[in-house]
Amino acid sequence: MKTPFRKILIANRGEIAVRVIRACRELGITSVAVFSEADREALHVLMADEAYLLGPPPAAESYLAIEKIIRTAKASGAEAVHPGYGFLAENAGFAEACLQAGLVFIGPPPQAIRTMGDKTAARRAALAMKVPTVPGTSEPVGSDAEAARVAREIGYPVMLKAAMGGGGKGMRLVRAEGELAGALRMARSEAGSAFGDSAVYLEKYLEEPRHIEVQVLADSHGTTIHLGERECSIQRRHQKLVEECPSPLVDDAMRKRMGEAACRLVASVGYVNAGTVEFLVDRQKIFYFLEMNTRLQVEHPVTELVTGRDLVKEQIRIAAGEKLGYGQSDVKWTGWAIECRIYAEDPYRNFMPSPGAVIGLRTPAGPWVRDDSGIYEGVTVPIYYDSLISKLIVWGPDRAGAIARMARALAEYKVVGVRTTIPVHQHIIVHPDFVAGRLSTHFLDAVMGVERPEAEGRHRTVALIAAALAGYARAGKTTLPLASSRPSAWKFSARSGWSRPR
Ligand code: MV4
Repeated sequence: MKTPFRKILIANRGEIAVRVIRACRELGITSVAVFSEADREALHVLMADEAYLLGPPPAAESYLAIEKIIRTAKASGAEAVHPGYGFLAENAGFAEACLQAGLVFIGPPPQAIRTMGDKTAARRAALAMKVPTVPGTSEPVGSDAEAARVAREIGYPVMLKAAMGGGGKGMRLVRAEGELAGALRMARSEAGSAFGDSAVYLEKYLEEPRHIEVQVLADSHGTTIHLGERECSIQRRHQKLVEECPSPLVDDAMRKRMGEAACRLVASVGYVNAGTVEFLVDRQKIFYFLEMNTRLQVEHPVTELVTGRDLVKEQIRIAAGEKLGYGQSDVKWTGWAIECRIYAEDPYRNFMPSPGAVIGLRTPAGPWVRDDSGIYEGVTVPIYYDSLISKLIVWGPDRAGAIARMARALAEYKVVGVRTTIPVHQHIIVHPDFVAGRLSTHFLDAVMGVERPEAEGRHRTVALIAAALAGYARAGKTTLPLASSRPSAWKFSARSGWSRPR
């Protein structure tokens, strides 16, 4: 096969850098990793064909250092840059700097990033294309009096959102007119310090919406298609935990309408490459455009497993100017996929980050199980970056099959040394509301309040260890026996997927 590029630099770290390296290797493209001083031993550094140090651990001096990254790309002889997600992926200035340096940016044109980055401009684009949007303003709000007038018009409760924000940052719920002036002041000040732009806009607040997003692909020859939706309603503080494809709510007719709306919108802003159009869906199954993400998303694998399309390879091919080579009618959806995001966080301590050395690791495998991981046994998870360490993705012939497979795979997953969100996923995946597809953005609050899935097992483990230590003390031994012929005990702790033979 003809390779679109000979060498690509990946301006990212962790599991997504590994994901892009894998696509490069399959395409016969040399991969170039970059890393910070905290990532010398990181998996993406070990896996890439070449790796270059950027600088100290803080992202501002490494993964966000535009000049350093461009200089490294040029020096390495890379022809293109893949930004992954996060860091510089939606930075129009970075995309522009790549182009100016003669590098292909594997993502949309800077102008499309810019338009969608301004949420009010994105709303105007949607309105112009008759894509349903949440009722609200499509320009930043002016005076307090004007805001009060608009809010009264659309009806309380309303939400204030930062025009340059997104992903839930800088949002404020306003339940009544009395709260509006204060909320406006707070929202403006927050937006100003977080995004360097204090512009805010107003939307009608939808109660318990579902978050459903549409994957689009657009080539540079005028073909724009969609690959269907992902359901992303299970989130905690705007951090997604579980995603699936398709959505249990969406039927063929709704998929077609949402998909066509998404394609209309992205084509109208000159969008090229992979992108995601986010919708909120209310109880009447009415969908409203929310915002667009102009990058590859964390949860892209569920779409890959159901459509059979490799989104990273498509991104690379599109960036190289190739034609998509197929149309909407060639896209088929088969079966069901679910992703659980494994974070190095302690769900028993309010999801506090849990960095540190991974001293034990056993990853699930077997039929239709995919583990997109950024770690390995022995590595240290640094404190400086996002705590996502891996994504566990399974496919099944239907939703029930995918759920059963995910439960099986989660039970096989062992991580020792850092706390993870695995027990939360084990709880979610068997919850009656999840199994029934009764999802909303409030799902997790409801579930987390109820009980702590692993506490009992952990207490039993602690009790066993205490009893063993007491036994050794009684027997007059001062140390535990060293290497025994039995495998180490961590493999056999609490969960049912991997237990000591009886
Ligand atoms: C909303 C909303 C209700 N009404 N907008 C949060 C993430 C950001 N992308 C938009 N978000 C929301 N916007 C209106 N007009 C509720 C949320 C929201 C939410 C959305 C998707 C998934 C989880 C969420 C959790 C809380 C709030």
